[in-house]
Amino acid sequence: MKFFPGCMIHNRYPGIEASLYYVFDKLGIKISPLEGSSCCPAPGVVKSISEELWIELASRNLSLSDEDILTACNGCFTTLLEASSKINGVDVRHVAEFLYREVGIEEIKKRVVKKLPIRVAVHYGCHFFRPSKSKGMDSEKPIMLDELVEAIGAESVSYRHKFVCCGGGGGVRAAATEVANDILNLKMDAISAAEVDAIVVICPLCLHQFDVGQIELREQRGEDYDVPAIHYIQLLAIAMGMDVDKSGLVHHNVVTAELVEKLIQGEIME
Ligand code: 9S8
Ligand code: 9S8
Ligand code: COM
Repeated sequence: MKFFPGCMIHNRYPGIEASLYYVFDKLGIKISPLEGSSCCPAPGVVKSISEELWIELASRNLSLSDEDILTACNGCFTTLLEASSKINGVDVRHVAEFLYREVGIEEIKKRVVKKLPIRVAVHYGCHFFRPSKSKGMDSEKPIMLDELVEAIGAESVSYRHKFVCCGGGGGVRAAATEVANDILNLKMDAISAAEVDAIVVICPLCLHQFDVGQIELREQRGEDYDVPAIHYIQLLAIAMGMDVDKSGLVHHNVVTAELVEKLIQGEIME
């Protein structure tokens, strides 16, 4: 498979890519970078402005690969999957559904060398399971991410507004930051009430929204949210033996010593 990075991973959260290669190497599944790719382009932004430009850029990206394409971003997943269905292209997989469907929960449990008994709030993000028809997923009650976090020993805590957008997508964070932060405020109120150690996402843009937005809510609105956000693949890599340092978590904007300590300690498997 070819790994399609999109814009956010290389530029903001390279720990996601390092974790992805670590996990796939341990699983014995070969992945290599998709050389020469550009922005997918972002479905909620470019497609809303020019569908023609959107499909042209997406088709170019797809044409660079004759293997299946793997992404770790919800937005890239939507664009590349939709474009490939129109131009009869290669198969496009999101790492979360790939792990769930192709590797399987039981196999993941076997590969865990250190259980991570933390409480987490999972956030699927809009573009992972919507539209449910093309994604082949239950958009009313998705379970994949909950089961994936439980496979590594974490507890997925239910919270209000779990399926609400993070507020960052569709260019909202860039074009209307106040609106993006209003939505985030709503989610963070519910997440704080759930008393979790971390927010687990499967999209770098959601990660960015939780990670940078919380700082803005602190500075601009006096909120005291302090819940680190982490991509599932970073947590899985740590559970499979990667050093917490190498996962990139310590470079996120919101990070707590408690979480880092819990991830370092974990529960070593026999
Ligand atoms: S590329 Fe450019 S802006 Fe982004 S990260 Fe995911 S969606 Fe596709
Ligand atoms: S949620 Fe609503 S549009 Fe999205 S997928 Fe990622 S960013 Fe957060
Ligand atoms: C969100 C992608 S993951 S976009 O901003 O809606 O295009």
